Amino acid sequence: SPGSSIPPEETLALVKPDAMSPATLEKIMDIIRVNRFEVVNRKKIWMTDNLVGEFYKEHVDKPFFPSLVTYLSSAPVLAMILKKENAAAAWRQLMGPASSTRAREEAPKSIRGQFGTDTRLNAVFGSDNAETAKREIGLLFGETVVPMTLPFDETATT
Ligand code: RTP
Ligand code: MG
Repeated sequence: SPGSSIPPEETLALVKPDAMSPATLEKIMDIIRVNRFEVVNRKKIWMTDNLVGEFYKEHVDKPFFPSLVTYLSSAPVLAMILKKENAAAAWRQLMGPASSTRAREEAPKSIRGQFGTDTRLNAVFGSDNAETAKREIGLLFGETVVPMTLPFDETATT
C-alpha cells in the first residue's frame, strides 16, 4: 500500500471442490477483491490423486490423508496466485480455522465459517507462508497441469 516499505509477496489460494458452485465462487472472488489482493494468475484444474499427494505431502502420515486426497481430486478446483503485503497470512486470516465447525463458532465471517462444511470439507486452501507458496505455485502452475475452461467470464474481473 502507499507509503509502506513492506514488499508484496505471493501466496497460493485454492477454492476446493465443495466451494466451486458459481454462487459461492462469486462470493469468494468478492472477498478477494474487497481485500485488495492482486490475482496474478488463476486457473481451474482437476488435480490427479498423485498431484494432490505431492501437494499435501506434509500430511502423508496423517490418518486423514487418504480422505484428503479423495476430496481434492474429486472435482475441479480454482487455483489462484494472490499478491499483496503479507499475502499468505492475510489469506489464511480470511479463510479462518481449518475446521469449518470451529470457524462457524469462532470466525463466522471467515470463508470457512460461511462456506465450509466440516473438518475435511472446508472450501479453501492457503499456503502456510510465502516460502511454502513457492513450491505449491510451482506444482500447480507448471505447464504439466492443464487448465480447464473457467466457470465465469474472463472479462468480468479485468
Ligand atoms: P489447507 O492446508 O487446506 O489450507 O488447510 P489448513 O492448513 O488450515 O489445515 P491442514 O492442517 O494443513 O490440513 C489440510 C487439509 O486436510 C483436511 N483435514 N481433514 N480431521 C480431518 O478430517 C482433517 N483434518 C484436516 C482439511 O481439508 C484441511 O484443510
Ligand atoms: Mg495446510
